[in-house]
Formats: sequence, structure tokens, C-alpha cells
Amino acid sequence: MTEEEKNNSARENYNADNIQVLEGLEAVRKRPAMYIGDISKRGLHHLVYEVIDNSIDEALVGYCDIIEAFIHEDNSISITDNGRGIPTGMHEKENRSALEVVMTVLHAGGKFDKGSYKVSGGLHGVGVSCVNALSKHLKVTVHREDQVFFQEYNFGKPVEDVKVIGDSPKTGTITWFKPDDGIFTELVYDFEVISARLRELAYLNKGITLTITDEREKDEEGNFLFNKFYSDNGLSDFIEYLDATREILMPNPIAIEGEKNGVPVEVSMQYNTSFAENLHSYVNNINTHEGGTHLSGFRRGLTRTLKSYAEKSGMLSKLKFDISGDDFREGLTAIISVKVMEPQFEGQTKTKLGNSEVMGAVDQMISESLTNYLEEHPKEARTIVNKVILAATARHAARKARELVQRKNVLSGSGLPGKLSDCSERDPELCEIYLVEGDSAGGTAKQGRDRKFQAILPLRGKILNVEKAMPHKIFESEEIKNIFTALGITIGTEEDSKALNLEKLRYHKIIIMTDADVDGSHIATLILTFFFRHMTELIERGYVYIATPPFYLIKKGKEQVYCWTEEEREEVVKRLSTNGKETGIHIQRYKGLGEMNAEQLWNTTMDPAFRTLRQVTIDNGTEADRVFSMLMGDEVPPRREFIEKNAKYANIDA
Ligand code: 0RA
Repeated sequence: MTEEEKNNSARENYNADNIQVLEGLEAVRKRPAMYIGDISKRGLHHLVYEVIDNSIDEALVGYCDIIEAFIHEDNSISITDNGRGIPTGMHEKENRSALEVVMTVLHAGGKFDKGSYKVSGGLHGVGVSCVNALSKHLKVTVHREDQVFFQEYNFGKPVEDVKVIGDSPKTGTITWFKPDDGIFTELVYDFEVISARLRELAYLNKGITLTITDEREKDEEGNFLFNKFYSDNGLSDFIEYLDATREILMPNPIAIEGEKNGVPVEVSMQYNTSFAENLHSYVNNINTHEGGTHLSGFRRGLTRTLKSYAEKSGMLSKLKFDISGDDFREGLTAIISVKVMEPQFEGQTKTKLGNSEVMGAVDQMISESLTNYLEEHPKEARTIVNKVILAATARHAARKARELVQRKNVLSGSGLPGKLSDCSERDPELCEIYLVEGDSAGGTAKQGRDRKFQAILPLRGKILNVEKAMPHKIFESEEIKNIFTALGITIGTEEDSKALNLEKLRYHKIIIMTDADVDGSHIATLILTFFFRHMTELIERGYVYIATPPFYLIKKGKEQVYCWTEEEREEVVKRLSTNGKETGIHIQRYKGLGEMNAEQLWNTTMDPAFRTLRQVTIDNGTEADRVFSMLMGDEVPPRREFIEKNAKYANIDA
């Protein structure tokens, strides 16, 4: 064959392969959300997690311990690892480099290592080929067998065959990609979001170093933003991180690790003085928000083991009522992490583990290890039982209070709170409710609203801090009772004291509207804490929003402009200035909603045609749990540090 014939032949083969490849990757490009969840911020970040997951898999089989992520100046991403490098040899069936197959064929990743332990995730585990399909440009560099291999792609299509571009003494894989701006609606990476995921991965996979460098931004010393995560003790370190601002009841978390019926199970747990139940479960490093069989197994094992210990100890003899399953989990922070070969994910968001064999495995594991622990730690065992008794007593009180409230609502006609100005529409999908800080702003909102579909519920001052209060307090707080009844939600059944009944939910948009100052953001946080702890499902369904009133009204002559940021204000002032002079410009800083009249409030903050609502979402439930307990808990220094780092009002109020 001449050189030209060779090239032609290669091209023909290449084209034949390509047809097949295009079918797969075109499907991803046509319906990206089916593969990565969505095409907004979440999906954009999903690309990074997908690539990192492949490196984590390499680490799990013991060949890699450093994974580094970079956000480049143009919002492209690189992930490097020091694993064996993606295989580059000829893939016999496909008749081209294995590397190319991994990068261009759906679900091809990892299939070479038949003997090895490979688990794959739910939403994750779609394969790096998906990332390739959704990238404008991607380059992969592999160091292995003393050489450097390279291939690049446009929209998932190889630009040329895999080639050797140099020699190398090391091994590893470097993947660089630039997400396709024709697919994603959001293209800016969030350093904190990626950091939170890397932190989580470091705790879930002890011994691996994960770093993130943000090349878009430098600190005061001229260094790029940088985070490094590493954990020696895995889940127990995670528990200590999550409980850092809680008052704990034992010197160290209880750590459980082993394998049952072929299922690797890892659990760490610790009791604290709070009333919240904080269970976080993972399957193959993926957070299972909706729980599933591993969580059920944990609950069963925990309840049975503690109950049997408590009964044997005689500590329950004075108790005049039953202990329920909930009582064993009040003030408990626990992480359950299992690895499952072929996970079945179910539920609304496909984050509920369905594999039935996992339930027994976790149950047995917990029973055996916890029984040992209790025998070896009598002091901690007594503390736990006392905590359970306290929880049972409080639950008993809460039930009485709740029954009283719910009976009263039935008796008092419509049952709606007197302070609610309801809308006339009845279809919940079309209805909105504004939870407004203060009676006076509530009055303005009532005048300004469209009464057809907008309801107003004014809340008085600071609502109850549910993070610190005993559970039954929420049924005694007037403001919180009003929220429940206005929304049409009941909480708690005989079986589950925390179950939400959303059947009679009256609004599908619940909008928190507070002053744009420090007090206002504190009140918004109190309300959000309440929703996060007691009405999580409303947030998960996307029903909870935050209104964004403007910070400034700038006037000059007849022109009026509202501004939401400092940058906007500067821009507008510049535009309205004549010859660099600000003469005739009047700037009004809105400190509170009360400074706006009804028309202004409607125009800027409530009119659906103009307003901006920020939807409340939970990107990372574990991190959200930690932040809420810190913001609303007892310790001041970490809270101050967080607020100083994140406050957008700080400079404005100063
Ligand atoms: C399968 C087999 C081998 C390496 C990998 C997968 C691998 C994949 C990725 C993805 C990102 N980084 C990775 N590192 C390794 C190697 C098999 C062998 O060398 O015998």
C-alpha cells in the first residue's frame, strides 16, 4: 500500500466507526438532560464530576492517589490523575485505540479491566464520552508505557487518530475540556460548588488527595484560589466536619467498616445535643437523597440494637410511653456509604437505592458492630440511651401540641390564619404566596400585589430558630403555625412524626421577601432553616423562592432607574453624569421594603413580567446541613467567618 492508500483506508475505517459513534454521541447531544440531568449550572458541573469519577475509580482499585482539578481562565476545565493512564492499545473489536473507544463510545469506560472491582453510579457513571459529546473541544493526554499519547475532539468527534507526542517516565491521565456553549445555558464554573464535591469525595474515599485551582482569580498574595482535600479517617472526619458547630455527646464518632454478603459497608455516627436527624447516605460515592435499602437497613439495625441494649440495661423502666424509631435518631449525625456493583436507582430523582440485598447487609453490619461498641463503651452507651429517652419525652410533648393545633384548625372554619391576605385563584399551580417580613411591608405588598394569584402572609420579626428549639416548639410558634396553615400543609402522622402531607398544598410558589439588609437576610435565613429542616420536599420540588428587591433608586429629572448591585449603580451614575459631574442625580438606598410604595414594590419585586426570583435549591445536602447548623447554632466565630466570606450586604451597610 502506498502512503496515500494507507491514509484512504484509515479514513474509510474511521468513517465506518464514526457512523456508529455518531449515533451514540448524537443521542447525547440531542437529549443532554437525559444523560447529565440538566443543561444549566448543575449539568455543567456534572461534566467535572463525571471526569473525576473515572479517576476515583482508578484510585479505588489502588493505582491512583492524587487527582487535581483546574478551572482555567476561559472556564475550561482540566482534570489530572496519577493512575495507570487510560489504555491506549488497539481495541480488537473496534479496530482502533482503546483510548478513542473510551472517549467516543457511550458507556465504554472501564470495561477493559474485567477482573477488577468496578462500580458505577446512577446519574454519574454515564461515561466520559458524554462529557466529550457535550464539549466544544476536548483533549486527552495519557502518560503510560514511557510514552505520552494524545487525542483531541470537537463536539465528541476525533480530530485525528491517537498519536504519540513524547516520552514520559510517569503514568496518568489529563483531560481538558471546554463545555459546548450551544448546549449549556450556564457556562461559568463555581469554585465553591466544585470544592464542596471534592471535599465530599475526599471524606468518602480516604487516602486520596484532591485539589482544585481556580485560575480565574488571585488572592491578595497573587496566588490562584486553591483548595486541597485529604482525609485519613474518612467518614469519621466527615462527621466531625459536619458536627463542628454542634455540641457533641461522645468523644469520637462510632466508626463501622467491613463487608457483608459482598457489599462493602462503611458507617460513621455521632450523637449531639440538637434535635435534628442528619442522615446522609451514599452509594458508589453518590448522595442518595431519597435514601433506599441501605438507609432502611441502617435504621433497622440501629433501632433494634439500641432498643435491645436499653431494655437490658433497665434504663427504660421509668418510661411511661413507647419509644419510636425516630427517637433513636434525634440528634444523630450519621453517614452510610455502600458500594454496590449493579445499583438500581429509583424514585423521583433516581436517588433512591432499590437493591434489596443491601438492606440485610447494612442491618447485620450495624447490629454486630454497634453491639460490640455498646459493650466496650458503657459510658457512651448510657449517654445514648439517655438521649433517646429525652427524645421520646419531647416527642410525646410535641404530639400533644400538634394535636391541639390541628384540632383547633379544624374547628375554626376555613382554618386560614387571620393575617393571610389570600388570592382568589384556587389552582395551586397558579398561586403564589409571599412571606413578608413585618406587618408594614406586608401592608405595602398587599396593596401592590395582583390579588388574583398572589397571597400575602406577613411574619412578625424573627421567627423561631428551629435549629436550637425543642421540636414541640414549632407547634407553639404563632408564625410557624401560620405558615403551615396558610400553605395547607400538615406534618406528622402516627407512624412518622416528620412526614409532610402536601396533598392540600395551596401554592406552588412560596416566595420569601425580606429587607435587603443584614436583619432581613437573617430573617430570610431563619425562614430558610425552617423550610430546610421541616419542609425539605417543598425545596426539592422547586417551590421555594427568594424575592430580590432593589438596593437603589436613581433619579435624574424624569428618569428613574432601579439597581440591584453596586456595579449597576456605578454604571447608571456614570451614564447619567454630565461631563463627569453627578449634578442633579438623586440616589435613594432602599434599606427596607417599607421605603418603597406599593407601586414601586410591584414594579421591581412582584410583577412576574419584571421581577427576578431566586429559586432555592439544594446542590449538596450534606454541605447545606452543615451550613445551617453552623449559621443557626451556638458557636459564633465560624458563623462570623462564613458571613464575612459570603455576605453581599456587608459593604453596603458599613
Ligand atoms: C481501565 C484500565 C486501565 C486504566 C483505566 C481504566 C483508567 C481509566 C481512567 C480514567 C481516568 N483516569 C483513568 N485511569 C485509568 C489500565 C489497565 C492496565 O494498565 O492494565
